[in-house]
Amino acid sequence: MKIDLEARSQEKFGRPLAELDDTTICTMLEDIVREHAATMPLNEGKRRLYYLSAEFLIGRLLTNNLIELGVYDDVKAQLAAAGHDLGAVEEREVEPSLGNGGLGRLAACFLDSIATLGLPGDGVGLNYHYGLFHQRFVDLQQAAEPDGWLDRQDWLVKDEKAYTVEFGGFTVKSRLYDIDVLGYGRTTKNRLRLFDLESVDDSLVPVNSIDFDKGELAKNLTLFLYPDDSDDAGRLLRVYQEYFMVSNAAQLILDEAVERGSNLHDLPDYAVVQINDTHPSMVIPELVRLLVDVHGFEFDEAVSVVRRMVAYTNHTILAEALEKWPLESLKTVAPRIAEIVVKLDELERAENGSNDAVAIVRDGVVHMAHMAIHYGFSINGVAALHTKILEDTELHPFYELYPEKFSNKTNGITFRRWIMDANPALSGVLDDVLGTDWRTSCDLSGLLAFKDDDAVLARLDDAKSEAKAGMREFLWETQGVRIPEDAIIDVQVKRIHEYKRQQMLALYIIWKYLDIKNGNIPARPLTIIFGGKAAPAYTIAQDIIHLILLLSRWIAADPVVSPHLQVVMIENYNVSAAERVIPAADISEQISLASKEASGTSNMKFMLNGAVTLCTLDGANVEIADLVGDENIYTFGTSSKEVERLYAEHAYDAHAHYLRPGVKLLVDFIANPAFLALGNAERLHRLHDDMAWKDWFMALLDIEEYIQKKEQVLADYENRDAWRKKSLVNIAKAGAFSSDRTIRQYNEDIWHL
Ligand code: DL6
Repeated sequence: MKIDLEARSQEKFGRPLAELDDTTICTMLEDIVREHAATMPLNEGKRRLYYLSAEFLIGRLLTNNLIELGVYDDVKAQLAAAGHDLGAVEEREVEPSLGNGGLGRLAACFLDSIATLGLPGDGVGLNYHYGLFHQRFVDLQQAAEPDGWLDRQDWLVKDEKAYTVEFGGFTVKSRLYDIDVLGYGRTTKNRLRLFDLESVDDSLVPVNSIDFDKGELAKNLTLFLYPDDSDDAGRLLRVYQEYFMVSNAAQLILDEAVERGSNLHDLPDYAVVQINDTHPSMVIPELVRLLVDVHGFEFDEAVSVVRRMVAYTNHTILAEALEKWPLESLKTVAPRIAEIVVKLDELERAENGSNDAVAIVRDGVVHMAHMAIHYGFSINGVAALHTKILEDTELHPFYELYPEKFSNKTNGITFRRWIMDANPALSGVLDDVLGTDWRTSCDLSGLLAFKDDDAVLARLDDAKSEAKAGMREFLWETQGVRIPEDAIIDVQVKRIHEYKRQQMLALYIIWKYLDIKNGNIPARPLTIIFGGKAAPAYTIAQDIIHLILLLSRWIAADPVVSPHLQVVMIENYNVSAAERVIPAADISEQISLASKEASGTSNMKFMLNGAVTLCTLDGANVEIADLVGDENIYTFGTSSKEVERLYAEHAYDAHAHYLRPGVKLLVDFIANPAFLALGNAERLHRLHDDMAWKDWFMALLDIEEYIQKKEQVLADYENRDAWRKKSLVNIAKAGAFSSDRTIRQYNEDIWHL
């Protein structure tokens, strides 16, 4: 692809490139990429993958697409020659708001890898007009506002396909928008296909509020991702949304299969569906419905076809995150689907001897994951430990029924986005030291040969400094926060959830604050950075955000402590922020309660960017630890086996842990009088009492060991040579976590594209 920006500028605007502003240049570049992508043919193959997901956290696309097309450096140079900075232009792009956390970002990494490997596979989801929400901090608390990203986006292309979706009592029409998905160095493409409501009404959403009329179903289905489900109306809306998504997806799948020559009896030869978490699991009864009601199949044959084309990925062992819907809700939303689900349940009971533990419908409740396991041909976990827990404990009765369906597919991340785009300095060092093959092979192990090479270690160090400078500028411009140049950067960025234990890091901060007050001055400043959103209905998670913001303000105002300790909570943490913060990190905080984090993917991004991990042996941390070896990672905490035992035997006594003197001091600090006066007393009391009496995710169990380990990390950081080597080993071993590897495994074991 050849780009002449000067000519384009003259042709479009009648002005030289030098005179255009950054926003105009951004739009011009987006147009150029989009027009070029429109000419690229799709990846072809008889069997096509449909990756169904409620979330696709794709991030900004311009830089990534320029990299995929191999024109990034050229565009940068042309802009520089005209006095422009591509970095400033990139900042003009609005980030799409189509995802929440790791689940959605994984889907985005997968799309990149599927396209890069040249496999025929599209993502299918919904075109949320206001995304999850835009997070603001008001009075040291999270406020949720609509994230109206659609106004200024340039990637969606209207597709001519449109369907009708019938709900109980009313019918809606859909529209389809596509975003082209380019692969690295490829001349072919895939698409992200986003369904929208023809009758969607943005005016239902008030300015600055995410409270909208949940009853206006024919107008609101594509307004928000994960609308508040704390009441019946909210829960019902989610079922409507999910059915809208899968009905469109199923119609698209059948349509395209027929276009490509299927007679539908051979549908599994033409299509494979990956159900990403349970949200799209109603695609199973919907495919059956279409085959029976529209295409005249016998029920049994329809079921047998669907069973050979649907696979399910489990992303959580948290019982509350495994969706279960009242059968009555399904009857309201889509009566025919409820009927089919009941038939699927009966069929399963007939096949497996009516075991309630694995039933699809039990006590009037539909277990979505159970349906996906019985009627899918594959179920996978997302890290080795997670899959083992599914097999041995959480889904054990299913494993006994279908051991052959279970497999592990450890998550991965795309190196194009997470080094080439996010960390050009490191990317450049890798090019110089290893040559450019790593960009496609993702094999960085050659770096190990330079573990004792001062020049290479110094270059990696320079790359880290450059990333830190970029992050400092970003945090100053977007958050108004100044970070000391020599600070150790310690980061925990992820959805705010008790099991991820941001509250445990908050307790460490309290400990460190008191320690500095006691005169123990650290060797250099420590900046602890948080980022993440809390579900608006998740009260304790909101309380944790409040505590972090309060600590941040409290410490910043303390003249004794603030030169040595700083707490930053990034407002509206998103992919663009992640791209600035992760490359700059020294310490990667992965401190979930062992057994609770299915995999984690930020752990992989940090490692790839040279941070050293401080972690529990949970999710993919276990695999990182195995790869890098004990001397290059810091692990602590109660083992997943012991945690499972404590839960099973109801043996965790939070209050006993709270009463330990060192621990009580830290927890009580949350509700100290000065905090209560400065912050929100209700939130602080609630959080304090929750930790002192309940502490469901056992932060108090591990806090002392965590503090000790973290102090060791900080001390070890001062041995700069040893630390640089640790960092190098982490980068060198990160190849195992390329999403290209993960996608190859999905393809070889499950999709067979
Ligand atoms: O598999 C992607 C991602 C994992 O890395 C995280 O460990 C896991 O929490 C997340 N799962 C979800 C689903 N629900 N919950 N909780 O977001 O998936």
